[in-house]
Amino acid sequence: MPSFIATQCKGKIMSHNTLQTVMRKAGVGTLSAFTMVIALGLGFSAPQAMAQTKQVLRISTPAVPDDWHAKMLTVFKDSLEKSAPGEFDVQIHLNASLFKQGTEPAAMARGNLEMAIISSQDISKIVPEFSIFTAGYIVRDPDHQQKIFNGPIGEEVFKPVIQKLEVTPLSTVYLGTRQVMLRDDKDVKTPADLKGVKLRMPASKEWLFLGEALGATPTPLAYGEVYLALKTGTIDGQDNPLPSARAAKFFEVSKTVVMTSHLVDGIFLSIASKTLNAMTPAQQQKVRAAAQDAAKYNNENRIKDEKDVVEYFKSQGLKVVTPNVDEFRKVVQEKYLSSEYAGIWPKGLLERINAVR
Ligand code: KDO
Repeated sequence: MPSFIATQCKGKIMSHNTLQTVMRKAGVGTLSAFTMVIALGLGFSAPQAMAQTKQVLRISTPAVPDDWHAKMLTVFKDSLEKSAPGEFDVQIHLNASLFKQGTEPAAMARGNLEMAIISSQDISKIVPEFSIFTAGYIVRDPDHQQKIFNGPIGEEVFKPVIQKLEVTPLSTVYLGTRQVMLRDDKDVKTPADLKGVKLRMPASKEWLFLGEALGATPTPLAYGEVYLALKTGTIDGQDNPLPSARAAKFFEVSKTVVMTSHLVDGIFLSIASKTLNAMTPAQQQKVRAAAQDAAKYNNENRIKDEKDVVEYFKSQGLKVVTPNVDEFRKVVQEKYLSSEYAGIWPKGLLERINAVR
């Protein structure tokens, strides 16, 4: 294909229409072909020109390398390389080394980043009604989550995300069910037992509200700082899915796991809409398929991991407490329903979410 364009274009000054015809025959997107022609005009060889036309997809995430949503990015990269050999250059940036946690959607909208794994809390900053998915005890389990986001509700709630955030969610990734972990040995049965506990939450108002609803004193902190804060006692605990707590080694600096199961957490492998729209329809389809492959890999492995991680933590000397989950659910739900959040959720959406089976 590049040699086809090379023969057609090299040394010629072409009209826009002629150029488009050549590109169409070659099946190349406008931007890539344009870059290629410029490159050839400047005297680069065809392989050099081709290297320059690879669509770079930088993915930024705070995930640590051992976590499933970090590993799934390699699945994404490999899957895309298989379906579209040589067309994409996927670059994976873990540990928030490229963009700080929570700043990725704005970076994508501004054209500074191509891809990220974004949360419902990130989305809620711009699309407030999305906060329904940040509330405790709404999504029942991973299967419920996948059915919500891969069905008509997902289609509906992602529309304003694409319009207002200028970011397109490609697949729904099960991050796991969040539990509370404490650095001390403590018996927690109800939210009242978390009174005064400095519980680290990610830094956004939706997260802090969840910490408060659980009965704790929420303390905002970036993911990368949690380990040290637990170790030094700056915080008393944190909440995360247990596979993530294993991958980030939080268990090494914790003594108690409280199985509150308060948030069935979903994150979204997403792409800047501008980047997606600049691709050919075939490329878009391949990117979407690769994102589905990645989510499938993460979801299957994480669900398996959640089954045995409790035993692992016990073997590491942690105490695992089963609290009164019904009491937690009641207190947390009441807190949300009497808050400003419930007022902005679209009418009937909660009932529709509950009805998804
Ligand atoms: C966290 O900071 O606790 C959190 O679990 C929040 C998620 O939305 C997500 O950002 C996650 O961190 C990171 O991907 C690291 O696992």
